[in-house]
Amino acid sequence: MEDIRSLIELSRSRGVILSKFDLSENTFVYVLTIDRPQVRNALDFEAMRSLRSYAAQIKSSLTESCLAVVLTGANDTFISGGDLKALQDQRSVTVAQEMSTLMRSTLKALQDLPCLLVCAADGAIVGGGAEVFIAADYRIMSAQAHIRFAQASLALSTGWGGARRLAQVLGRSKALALLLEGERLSSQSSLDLGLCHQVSKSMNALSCTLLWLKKFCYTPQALIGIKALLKDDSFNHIDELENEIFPHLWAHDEHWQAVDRLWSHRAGMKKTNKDVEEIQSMKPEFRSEARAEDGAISLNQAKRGLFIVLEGIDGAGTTSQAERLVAWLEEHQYSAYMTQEPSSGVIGRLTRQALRGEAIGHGQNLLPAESIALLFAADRADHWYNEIEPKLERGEVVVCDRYLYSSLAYQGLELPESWVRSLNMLYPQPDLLLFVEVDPAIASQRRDQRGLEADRYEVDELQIQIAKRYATICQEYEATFINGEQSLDEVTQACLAPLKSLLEMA
Ligand code: ATM
Repeated sequence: MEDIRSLIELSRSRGVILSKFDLSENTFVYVLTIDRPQVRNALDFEAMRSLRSYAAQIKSSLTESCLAVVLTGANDTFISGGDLKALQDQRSVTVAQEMSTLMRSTLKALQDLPCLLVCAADGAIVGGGAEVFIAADYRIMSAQAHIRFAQASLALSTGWGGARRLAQVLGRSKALALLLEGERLSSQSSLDLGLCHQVSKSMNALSCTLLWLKKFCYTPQALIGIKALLKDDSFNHIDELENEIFPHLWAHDEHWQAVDRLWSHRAGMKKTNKDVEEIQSMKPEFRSEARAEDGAISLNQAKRGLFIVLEGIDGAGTTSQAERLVAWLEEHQYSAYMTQEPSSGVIGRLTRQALRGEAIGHGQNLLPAESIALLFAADRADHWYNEIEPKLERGEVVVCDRYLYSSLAYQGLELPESWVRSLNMLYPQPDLLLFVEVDPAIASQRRDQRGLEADRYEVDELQIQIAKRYATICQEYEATFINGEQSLDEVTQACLAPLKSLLEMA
């Protein structure tokens, strides 16, 4: 969220504040805030005159670095029209003409600035406030804001140029209805009608506006050019203007810098989208190099240790083998670390509870498969960033009992596999993937001997399907297949063989 405390107040006069906000080193916006809390930001003559003189001041000091003037209201209100209390003794035609002329010329002066005029509204936008709002080139409302052309309910028409502008935005017929009926429109209805351009749901309208304007800090010329093209309501000269403005923008440095940014962004994106396939299809020793030169997958950039993963259906013995590998590594003076997924972190613990049916969803129902898949993926992020990667950076050998291939095998059974893959596409591939293969019937016997409570997936039928999926997935990811039906020692030796080669290479 843009910190509106970094607004620099330049001056204030009679309920109107002029501030400046730096969007970047070279660009800024002016912010005009109506601050008359006692009357919900209604405007009396003095406030109107202040607004007029600020508009003149901005015009005289304007440079190309100013991208916009933002008009907003303090106290969670935009502007609730003219200040009827202050104006109640001013009943003559002459006074009304003076007020109308003053506000028309103020709004015209602001609209005529080469920079964008933006209105950012929280709360009520009423009567004359709605006429101010509709005068802006771009209009942002917060979710709780609402707008009402309430003039007819006070036996008035618009007086600040609102009817014309409303008709230009909505068309004559809709404008007529809105002005006659004075309907109160929510921010969403305003958006649907085109009365506002954006509704901010998570921050106030000014923060949202400043954030939006930041987008243009590298392309101020384009913003000013586009405003100039569409400034004339009759569009009489739009083609001549385009003929003038477009070649100027084309030749400007700003355009070519934007082109450079686009190319470098595309290059980065390409790697992001293709990265998993490309990098996964590489041999392990090339993967770290590819990552190192690739800004997109930064996860594994700093990797120095080795990342070993064991996978297999439940009862394959991956946990025992992971422990044995770590023991062997430690015996041989390697700094080794054993870990597993679901991890021992907060999301990992919740995931295990969900698998056992202990973490229950709404209405006392079991969590759906999607939630489980997301829990595994969320746990993996925490596990990778906070546990695995720091160890690898310290040069340790991390042995992980289950990793993303479990998600592909288990969650891919219940859910579209492409979705599960996409959830896991950013996690780095290990240096060595060991798939401990056992017949599901043997694994089932081992599970029975273990006598532990079965989780969601420990059903023989499912394990058979998961075993098949594992075989395909592990082939795709060039795992080393280990015959898990041998004795414990034999399986360990089979796992150690590729690990030893890897250590030698490293
Ligand atoms: P362990 O049995 O390794 O503790 O793992 C718990 C379960 O989590 C295991 N279930 N069985 N049967 C496999 C399952 N699991 C997934 O379904 N997806 C995953 O991504 C991971 C890491 C584990």
